[in-house]
Amino acid sequence: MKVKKFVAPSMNEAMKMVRAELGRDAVILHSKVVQTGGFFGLFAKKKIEVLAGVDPDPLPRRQPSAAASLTRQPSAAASFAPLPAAEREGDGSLVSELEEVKALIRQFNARSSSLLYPPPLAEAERRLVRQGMAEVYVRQVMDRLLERWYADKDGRSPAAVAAWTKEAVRDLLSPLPFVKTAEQKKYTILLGPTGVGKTTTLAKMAGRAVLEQGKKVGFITADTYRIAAIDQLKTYADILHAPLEVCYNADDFRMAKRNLAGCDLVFIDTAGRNFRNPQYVDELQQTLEFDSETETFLVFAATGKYDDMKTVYNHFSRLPIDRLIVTKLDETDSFGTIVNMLLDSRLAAAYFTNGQNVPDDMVEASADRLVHLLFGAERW
Ligand SMILES: Nc1nc2c(ncn2[C@@H]2O[C@H](COP(=O)(O)OP(=O)(O)OP(=O)(O)O)[C@@H](O)[C@H]2O)c(=O)[nH]1
Ligand SMILES: [Mg+2]
Repeated sequence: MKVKKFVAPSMNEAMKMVRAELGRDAVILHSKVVQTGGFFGLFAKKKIEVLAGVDPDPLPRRQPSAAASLTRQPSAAASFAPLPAAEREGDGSLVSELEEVKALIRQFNARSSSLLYPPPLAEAERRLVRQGMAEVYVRQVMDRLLERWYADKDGRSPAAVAAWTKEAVRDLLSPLPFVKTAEQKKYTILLGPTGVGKTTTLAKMAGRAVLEQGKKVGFITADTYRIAAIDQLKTYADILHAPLEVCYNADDFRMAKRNLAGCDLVFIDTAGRNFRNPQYVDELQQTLEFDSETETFLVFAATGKYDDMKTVYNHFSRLPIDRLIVTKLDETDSFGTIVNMLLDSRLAAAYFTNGQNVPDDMVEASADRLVHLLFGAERW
């Protein structure tokens, strides 16, 4: 790597000098404010010192071989594989240089904007940020992109970076257990803040169980907070010819379960409250039973604010939440918050809902679906 120091009165001018001398592929390795001139520390002028580098052709061209090109390996897992052993041994300095450049860029980016990445990577970062992905996850994706950018000189192009970005996000999501193999539990509880679509989603789930699986379903509502809440669920229960039990406390809840013993599946609705107040979570814990026959879903709307969701999730994490459900995907174009919530909670999402129609507007969630939501419709 060719590395050079530039000193200029402003960052803007320093960047111009870097571009003129090292070209558009140059990366900024480090920058700092320096004092120049003056007498005995007085009248010194502030300037910007920038250390920039450009990679003339770091990977020696080799004959194609199994280890020759990282992009030519087809699988997503292989695409971010470390440099092949032969290459490490043959040119250990290249690996450490790459690590050094990454560390410097990370360090610099912690204090500055993304203008330092080569243009296609900067575009990828902009898109991740625009989607609302948290900085910590953006950094993880960018680290992988950077690694690939330096490892695969021949494969660099905006289209390739778009594909790498999708792969990197999918890889981040891959540890989450989206595919559920266990049998459906008898009791389904939906929890979550006010108005996120708990009752509507519960009706969608119950409707599908009846229409697609021919199950006999029943409902319990623990939402006695709003007068209209019971009527809302009763309307759905009537359409499905399903019994509905109302419970005000733990005794009612046990009784309701006994009354619905003959149902295959029981869907339990709860009141949306301001769960930034942990007291409401305690109330739920006292009223409901979270046993091995129960699957508990935390519902949040894709339109919500990430910080608020985090607070709510932290309070709910005292309860045994199994999976998440994300609603109102049709009301936003930003899906990064979903990625953040899944990765923070280490929980998979069971469903995404995308409209008010019961039971149609709901799809099973998957990592691929989420990646498609984030980038699928866009052209890079
Ligand atoms: N656009 C859109 N609207 C939805 C979706 N899911 C639910 N809604 C609407 O959101 C509003 C609130 O839905 P509810 O199911 O009553 O929400 P809730 O969480 O039960 O509300 P509370 O019980 O009051 O906390 C209703 O107008 C629903 O039709 C969705 O996926 N997309
Ligand atoms: Mg409700």
